[in-house]
Amino acid sequence: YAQPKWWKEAVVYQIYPSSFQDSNADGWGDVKGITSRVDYLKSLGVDVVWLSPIYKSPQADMGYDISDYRAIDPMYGTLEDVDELIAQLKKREMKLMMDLVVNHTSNQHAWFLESRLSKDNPKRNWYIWKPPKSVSEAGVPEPPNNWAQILGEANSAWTYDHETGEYYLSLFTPEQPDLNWENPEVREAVWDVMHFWLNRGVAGFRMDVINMISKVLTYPDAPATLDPISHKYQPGSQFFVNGPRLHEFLREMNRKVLSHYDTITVGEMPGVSDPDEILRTVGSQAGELNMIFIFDIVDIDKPNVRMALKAWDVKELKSIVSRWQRCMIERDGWNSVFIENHDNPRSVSRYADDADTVRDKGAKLLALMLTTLGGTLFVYQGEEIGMRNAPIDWDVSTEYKDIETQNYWKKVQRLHGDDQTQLDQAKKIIQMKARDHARTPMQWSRQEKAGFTEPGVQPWMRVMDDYAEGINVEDQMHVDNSHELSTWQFWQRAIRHRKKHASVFVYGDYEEVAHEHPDVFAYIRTGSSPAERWLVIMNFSGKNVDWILPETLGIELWHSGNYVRGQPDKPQKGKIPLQAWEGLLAKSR
Ligand code: TEU
Repeated sequence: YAQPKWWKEAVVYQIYPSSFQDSNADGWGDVKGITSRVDYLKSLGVDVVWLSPIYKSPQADMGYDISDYRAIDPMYGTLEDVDELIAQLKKREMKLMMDLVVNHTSNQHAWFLESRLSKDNPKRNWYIWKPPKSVSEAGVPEPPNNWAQILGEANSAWTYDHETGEYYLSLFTPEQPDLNWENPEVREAVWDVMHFWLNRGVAGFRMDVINMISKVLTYPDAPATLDPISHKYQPGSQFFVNGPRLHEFLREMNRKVLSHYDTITVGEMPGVSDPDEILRTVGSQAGELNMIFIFDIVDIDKPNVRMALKAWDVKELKSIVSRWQRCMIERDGWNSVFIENHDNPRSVSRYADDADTVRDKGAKLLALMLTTLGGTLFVYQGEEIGMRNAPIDWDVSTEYKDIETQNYWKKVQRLHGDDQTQLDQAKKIIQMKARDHARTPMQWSRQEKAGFTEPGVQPWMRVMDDYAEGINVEDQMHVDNSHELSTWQFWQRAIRHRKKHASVFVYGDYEEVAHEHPDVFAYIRTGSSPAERWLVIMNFSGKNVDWILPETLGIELWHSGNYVRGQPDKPQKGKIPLQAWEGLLAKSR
């Protein structure tokens, strides 16, 4: 069994600061607002709070474009506010985790402003500058290679700068120039930033696209994986995802910074799913990071580009979950357990059904799954009340705010502006996939604007109308639960149960049952003693299903489920009838 550590048992709660709680009635969430909710977080069972970026930023990509790593953006508050937040968390035995965004900075960061001044500026080599590949007869400079920008694949990943007639690499948007990690000065500067925050009392970092910091230095053209007629630029990920020096850089980070503190670290690593490669980072002896985010589950409906749809089925979901559960147990690595974050649609809309009649069942089903899987659990704000995607009638141009959505919508309008079928299809994709769905303001109460901001104040992003229909914290915390728990109450109870039986649910063994079933996902979790054996049965469909309990298993006690409170009335062997989206937890023999 894995060695126990506090960060393995921790429940991490991700806050998207602009949308969590506005304390000064300007329509934007802020640090003081977060501090006002620490008791709430404690009551849910949270141990660590992770904040998406609150540093000084022009907000081209909602703070993932940082112009000063040591200052808080005035719209979020001050450094003193963060000190106070840390103190209030600490009082309640909770910790703060910051987002470390160091693959790139803002193009307004002082380092970049200097870097672009001249080719011989001392900071020139802090970023990745290249001359144009060629200049056409008409005088148009061509980018150094054909890589596509990530948050808008119609554009080049390189941005031309007239100042010196060269291109800089900007994988995400032109406002986010990539740092040159080959330069030791850059690495030292990053280590300094990390020491700054750790010395201030921060417990660790979620590291933004940390697997993109090492690039293949020849910068070759990417092969055409998208239709070359419509795509001048192509995804270049194979040349910067888990690049040649990644592990060297992460070990240096560990040696020079992390090993001097007792930290929690999670690397965001899109685009990697090779176990050997992942274990180089998260293996218990790897000396790099505690864990990473593996994107297989959230990419289950992604074909080759993000803003597109792909059909998937429950068996695929089961395979992905089982593969990573088993891999980390057998090979002494560590999982992160999550299905939501600020870059993904709402889980109940995606993996279950957000229709009024079954939404709360689906949300609880997902809570049951997450709280019974091995690894460190991450909950995203609003997930605990089953918040769902914005409806199809929201106006894309004005009510969706994300730069990725807007880039995509502009592209579609440019290419297919007069084709209603194409526009409708794009709208459908946006309604299912846009990052905006996770970013609507948190729904605290029935009060107008859902208690996110003062009534009468215009929030930065539209509040979902369904806050008035029971999808809010206050109603769900206080609902009469003598018959059935609300989604929030279910989460609270499930987290408590997970912690009480951490040796089973956090650290224990995992075994899938009846993999062949097309709708039902079932597994057994066991602790170190044979008495600790739990069975999870989940119907991932909207139909009634009979599930046959394998003869090798016996039910000792029906512990809980998402339909009624207490012991569900189910047979002890043979056929187990499951209702739509029903989930059950049983003590097993
Ligand atoms: O995201 C990295 C990233 O690659 C995602 O946008 C990815 O395409 C998507 O999640 C796949 O499902 C991080 C941040 O989380 C995101 O908000 C930033 O926009 C991005 O880095 C740039 O900093």
